[in-house]
Amino acid sequence: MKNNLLNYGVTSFFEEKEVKANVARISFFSGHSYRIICANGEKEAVLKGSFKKECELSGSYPAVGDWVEFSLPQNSTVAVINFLYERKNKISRAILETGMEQIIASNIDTAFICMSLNKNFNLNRLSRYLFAIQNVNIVLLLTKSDLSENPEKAKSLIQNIYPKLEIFCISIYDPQTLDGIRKFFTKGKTCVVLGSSGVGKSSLINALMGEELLETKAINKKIDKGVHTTTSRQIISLGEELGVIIDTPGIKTLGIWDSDSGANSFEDVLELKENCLFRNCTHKNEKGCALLEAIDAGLLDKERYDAYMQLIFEDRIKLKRQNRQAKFLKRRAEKSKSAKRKFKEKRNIKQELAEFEGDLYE
Ligand SMILES: Nc1nc2c(ncn2[C@@H]2O[C@H](COP(=O)(O)OP(=O)(O)O)[C@@H](O)[C@H]2O)c(=O)[nH]1
Ligand SMILES: [Mg+2]
Ligand SMILES: [Zn+2]
Repeated sequence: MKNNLLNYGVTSFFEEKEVKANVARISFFSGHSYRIICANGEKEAVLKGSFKKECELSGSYPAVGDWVEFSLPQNSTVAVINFLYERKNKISRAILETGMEQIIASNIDTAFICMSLNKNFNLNRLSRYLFAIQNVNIVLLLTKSDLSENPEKAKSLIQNIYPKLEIFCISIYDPQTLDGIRKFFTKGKTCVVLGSSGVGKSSLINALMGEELLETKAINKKIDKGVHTTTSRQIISLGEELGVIIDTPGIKTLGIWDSDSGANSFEDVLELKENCLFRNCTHKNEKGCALLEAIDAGLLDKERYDAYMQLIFEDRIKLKRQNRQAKFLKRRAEKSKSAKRKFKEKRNIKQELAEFEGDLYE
């Protein structure tokens, strides 16, 4: 039988190394349930107890796109995940309440940031995505171009602020507009679509597949009429020659997680600020601030500067969040310790009781 993983990017991750029979890729995660793709198909999966403990302590669980090892207990259809391969990269967000990291997808080659041209477009949100995503090729898709009077104008405005960003205007109603992005879908590669709910991510995947595989808002209405949709899989194989694409549910805010983000989208600003007169320059009003001077000299776009300043501001919030996460993990570890202690105490009491009873019978 042909190895099913060839359709799911296995060659790009493991290169020449031999792929073991118990290797799988996580295709779905929700709450506590996983699904994995393995050599002969898709399976439900859970985390092995000891492995789960490790994840709990580190605060990092397997995520869609991860490569793992699993075992299949006899007479069971549910696989047990027991090992996580080191990720090539990951796209994360910070969960606001706990400050914990949530991995949206991992082992990605190209991330498509989707923003629709009707009312979803927001420069600040774009900057945040660009800032937060590292080690991944980023492409901006301006979706629903059929609804815009002048999609090319929007594109050129953004291009001025992010000269190196690849941007495409697309519409599922105009298949030719999809031709430009087909080059990203190649053997062994993994793409992911990111963006707010309703911008057309699932519709795009359906259009690329040429079939209504994923549930979209418009199709929702038709479900009552019995249209079949797949919702439990977020990794979709486009075929062995075209790699895979990961669909994601809408993300409202992409709380910035990584500490040294930004290198992707603001190299020039980072380089410029090395020339600020003061080491601790806030780039707001200091004399000798290289950024402000560059704006005056027309070397740095004011919008680009604003986008960068907004991100520095959010970076501070992020630090606070990470501190909160550290505290959260510490508290939980302490709790688990005290639970263990209680358990031990209970066992000791039981033992003492047993010994005492033993004494009685001697
Ligand atoms: N006019 C127009 N509507 C689109 C396009 N792509 C998607 N839509 C519509 O936008 C809505 C949301 O699409 P969906 O794929 O579910 O968005 P998702 O939440 O990002 O996955 C649906 O009603 C789609 O029919 C497009 O290119 N043009
Ligand atoms: Mg969707
Ligand atoms: Zn400065």
